[in-house]
Amino acid sequence: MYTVIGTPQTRTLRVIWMLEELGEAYTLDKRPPRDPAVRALNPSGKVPVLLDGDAAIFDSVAICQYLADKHGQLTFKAPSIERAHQDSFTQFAVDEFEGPLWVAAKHTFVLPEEYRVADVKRACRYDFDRAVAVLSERLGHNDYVMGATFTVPDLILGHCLGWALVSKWSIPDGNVRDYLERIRSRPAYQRAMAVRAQS
Ligand SMILES: N[C@@H](CCC(=O)N[C@@H](CS)C(=O)NCC(=O)O)C(=O)O
Repeated sequence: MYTVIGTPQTRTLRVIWMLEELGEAYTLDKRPPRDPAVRALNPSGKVPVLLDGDAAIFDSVAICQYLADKHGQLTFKAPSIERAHQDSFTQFAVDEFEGPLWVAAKHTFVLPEEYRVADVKRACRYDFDRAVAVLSERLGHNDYVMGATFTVPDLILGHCLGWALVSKWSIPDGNVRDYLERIRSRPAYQRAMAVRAQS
């Protein structure tokens, strides 16, 4: 039994979704970022944190990849060329999608007001649109980035693309939009969203 610490409105949703994909049991401890109990486990105070026995693991991508490796699902095995390509997509998701989204969020509501620079958000949107164009090319006609198999980077990209829509960053009709709808039709994603709706 795992314990997931964090509120589902945050990147904690990724871990909930991954555990739903794997069919693994978990309890959810809905603590906000910077809660003293979170800080005791993760010096940055950031969520999510996963408890697996005595171990506390933080950073959502590391947690999702750890769970995929541990349960032998939603991932290609390392070392392999397939795993190298999969990890490349994961890095692409973090750099090119999460980066602009998180910087824009920081300059909207996270940073103290005196540090917020409104124009940064325009540059973030520019970067995001370029990333969507690159994803479109890399995805081609595949269902998922690694082909027919849903893997960790699809979960991260699906989360980021949903985050973009919430931020009112549109995604044009085409293969990326279809990819997002395919990801969102997954029963595990819908169960994770139901958990979020209850919070
Ligand atoms: N790389 C981390 C980032 C986690 C993160 O920044 N979480 C946000 C909520 S989505 C947070 O806790 N923010 C609090 C803060 O920035 O102090 C991950 O993917 O888990």
